[in-house]
Amino acid sequence: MIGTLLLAILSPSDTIITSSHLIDEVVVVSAAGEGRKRSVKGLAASIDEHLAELSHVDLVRRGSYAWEPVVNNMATERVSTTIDGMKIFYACTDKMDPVTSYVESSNLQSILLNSGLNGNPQSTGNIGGSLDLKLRKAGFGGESLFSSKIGGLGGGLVVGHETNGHLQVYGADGAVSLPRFYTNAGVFYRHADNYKEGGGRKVPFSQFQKVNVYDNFGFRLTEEGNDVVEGTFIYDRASNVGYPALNMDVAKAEAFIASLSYRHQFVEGFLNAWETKGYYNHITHVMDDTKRPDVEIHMDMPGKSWTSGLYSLLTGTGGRHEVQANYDLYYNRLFADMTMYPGGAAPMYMVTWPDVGTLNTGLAVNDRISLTGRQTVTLTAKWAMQWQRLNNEEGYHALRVFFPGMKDSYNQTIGRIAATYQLSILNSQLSIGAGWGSRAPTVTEAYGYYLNNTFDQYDYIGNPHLKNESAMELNCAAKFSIFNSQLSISLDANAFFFSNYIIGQFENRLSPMTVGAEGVKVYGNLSHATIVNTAFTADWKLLPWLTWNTRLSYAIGNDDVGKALPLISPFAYTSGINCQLSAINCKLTVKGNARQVNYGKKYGETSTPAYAIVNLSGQYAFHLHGHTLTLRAGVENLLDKRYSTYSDWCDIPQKGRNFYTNLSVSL
Ligand SMILES: [Cu+2]
Repeated sequence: MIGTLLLAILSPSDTIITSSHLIDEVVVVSAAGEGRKRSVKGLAASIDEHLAELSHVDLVRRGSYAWEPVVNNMATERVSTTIDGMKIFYACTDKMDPVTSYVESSNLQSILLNSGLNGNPQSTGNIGGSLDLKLRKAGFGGESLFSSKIGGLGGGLVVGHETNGHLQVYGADGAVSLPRFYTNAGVFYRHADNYKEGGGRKVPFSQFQKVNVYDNFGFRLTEEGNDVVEGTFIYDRASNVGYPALNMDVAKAEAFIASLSYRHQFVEGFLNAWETKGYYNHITHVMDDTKRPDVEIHMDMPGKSWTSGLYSLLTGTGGRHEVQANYDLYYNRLFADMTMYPGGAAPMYMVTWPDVGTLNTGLAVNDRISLTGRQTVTLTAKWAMQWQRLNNEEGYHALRVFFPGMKDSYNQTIGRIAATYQLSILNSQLSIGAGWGSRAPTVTEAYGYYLNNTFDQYDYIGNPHLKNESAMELNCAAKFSIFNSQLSISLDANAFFFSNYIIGQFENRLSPMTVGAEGVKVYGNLSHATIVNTAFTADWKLLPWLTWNTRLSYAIGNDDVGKALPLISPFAYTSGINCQLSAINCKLTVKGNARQVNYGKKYGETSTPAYAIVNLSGQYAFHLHGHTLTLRAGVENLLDKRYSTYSDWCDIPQKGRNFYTNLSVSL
């Protein structure tokens, strides 16, 4: 991990990374780099489709847009998501807008996943893992990422279409790369109508539309190039987004993301680089139920999130050590309210997120120590302090009715520490690791007010008296290469032993506010809980042009009395055959889940039946007038099976048969 970030800092063109941990992963989005995972749809794939390539990641789907990443069977609350190290917090009380929904493929170099508590230096509260979305930067002249470049200029186009839901994708980007200046900018547009489930029935309210505009730039302050200023700007706007699994849709989800950083590279001595970045982002979220039929009480539910922060990262290499030290600070504000319009009667107003201001500051240190050529030890630690204040009087007083002793400000101390030992012998690698970490309750968990959850049909109330949740993690992984490295097999497992696990608990004394809700739950701490993840992967090079790969995974999650936790993956498998014949690549994949046996019945979850689907994809790259063109085509769910996975919210069905084609051109 440390080697990783160092590389990224030393040369902005080389964010393709050798992760030092067996269980950490990178999915590569842009054209540069080899040997890493990537989506068969190339640049036309959504961020969600890129995320789906990562082994420890599942996605909670509430519609066909903005899926919520789940790492090691833990969702947003226990996962840190950053964009180039920037903290961003979603603005929807129903989790309609995970941070990953605000970046587009052509602006992304790679997604870096750190499994478990061994997080990247900017991550906080990452018990399950951390995702960092690395933006694609053109780099200075001579080190450009763009595959084709004429006189310092480069660019690309992507056009795609999918039959199911008539999804259209259009993207264009351009880059200027000079010895002392670079910039790359792009615009991306996606539009989809309602999709059809297997069997051909339409899924109403599954449409979406999205525009994304971005620019990255950098300039060298000196001739030698040791002082660099870089900046990023992203504007993203999704509109008319349907959420078939929820009662509401989105009229508008809008994000402004900006950063400016200064980097100094040291020429000699222990220190390599020192980077300081300041950033700001603002998210506006407007929900809409006006298009839904049979709505008894119309509601307006807007949400707002803004964050400003900075981090300062110092890296050094000396002797056996590769060290990173990071200081970070951010201030986030979250506000959401709701107005209900019961026919004829006066509107009812309530504050659902009471304008919570969170100031968080932390210090992280990572050290990767090469004991011998074959053994490395990685140590990571972070300590952070957090102050929270409820700025909205009305929201504070409403919550105080349930918690008479509550205050309008709280503070927490959180931290994590992890160690990994890795041994490489002959053609195998082994690693074992352990860690401990804690997280503060989220704003929803601590201060949310009557937030309806369609998953179990309960209204949720936050609990300001929650204790921090903590977990101890143990992990191990082994990778063997046999038959002259033709076959590689890997096994990995991790276990999280929680204390004060936070989850909604029944509160029979309160009655729900939402029409049709089953009752009320208040967030509480369970004394303990356990989540265990295991996986087996095999890659076999059967012939020089033919490879076969398989992945099996199994997980369990139990609460304090041994009952199953909700949203834990059943036994899952993927198996694929890949042929590479000169410029043509094709792939046949079978993917499925066994029936969900251990489901969180106690928490309102129902069992999901088994399913299996077949996907086919092909890719052909060719040259025309000096440009590289890549044509991709395929079919998903070839047999048009009607199915949903355990992580499809309220069991909304997945897409039926879907033919896709896309063409990308690098200019
Ligand atoms: Cu929302």
